[in-house]
Amino acid sequence: MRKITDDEIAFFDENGFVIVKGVLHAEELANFQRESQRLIDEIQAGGDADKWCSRGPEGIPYYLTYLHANPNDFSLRLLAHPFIGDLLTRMVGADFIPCYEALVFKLPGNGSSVPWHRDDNSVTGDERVFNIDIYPDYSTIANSCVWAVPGSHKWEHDRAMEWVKRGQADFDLPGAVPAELEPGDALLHHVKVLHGSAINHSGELRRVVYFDNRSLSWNDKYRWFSPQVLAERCLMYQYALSLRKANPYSLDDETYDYALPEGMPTYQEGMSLDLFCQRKPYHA
Ligand SMILES: O=C(O)CCC(=O)C(=O)O
Ligand SMILES: [Fe+2]
Repeated sequence: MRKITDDEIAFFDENGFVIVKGVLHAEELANFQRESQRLIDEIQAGGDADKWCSRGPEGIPYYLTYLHANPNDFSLRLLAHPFIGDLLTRMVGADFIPCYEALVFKLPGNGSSVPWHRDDNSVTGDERVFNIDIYPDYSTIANSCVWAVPGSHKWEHDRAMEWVKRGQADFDLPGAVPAELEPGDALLHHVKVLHGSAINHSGELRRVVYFDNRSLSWNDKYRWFSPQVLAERCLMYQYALSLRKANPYSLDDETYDYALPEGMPTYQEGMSLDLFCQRKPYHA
């Protein structure tokens, strides 16, 4: 199965994002499309998933948080894709922990905008703190793809915030580039790279699953989440790997072997897990 290349990692380090083509095989892609559509239908019908779905600036639903806890047959197996385990080991370190996830969708006709922002202003160092964004649809300028300002992950906070303000007045920021992707591609974006997207006026749906990842050592430094959350998230990742192993797609040709970081609990078959694993702050 596809792995990120060293050249792609170098591009990411320079620009704060990188597009990686052709990550998902057709069978996984079809299941992702089917299941994410079912969740969107559930949200639009006011069903259970709607409770976890935020509205954007125009009041339109677009952000389903705690995706794994909204019953579905694709998101945990997607997290267990060997592409993800491999790149996190190489780019974050062996003590990586997948920390949260969301399904973002731009409905056809009038899909939510996402104003220019950085995902996380708490990161003051130059660690590779990033999201892995997996696309089941074409993402184009026409259906309001994500735009990013190359290199802005290295900017000082004040300069970045000035550009966020500027982007509120006029979405077209100088030097911004569109991240156009095809179904089955992935985008990696640094949590400090400036990015955003416009309202979707096209007739096409555009979806993405976002996986945010941290590490035990970074969490000790930045104190984002209580250590218990990291332990629970680590169990959830092991559960995801076991699910994909037990229930592979027929086109899978490998599984990912996670080396359990020191001090983390081992997942045992049949353990009951809280799939929300809510992100309690460090001192809670
Ligand atoms: O998919 C998009 O248009 C951007 C979403 C995003 O950046 C976010 O939710 O933080
Ligand atoms: Fe974002």
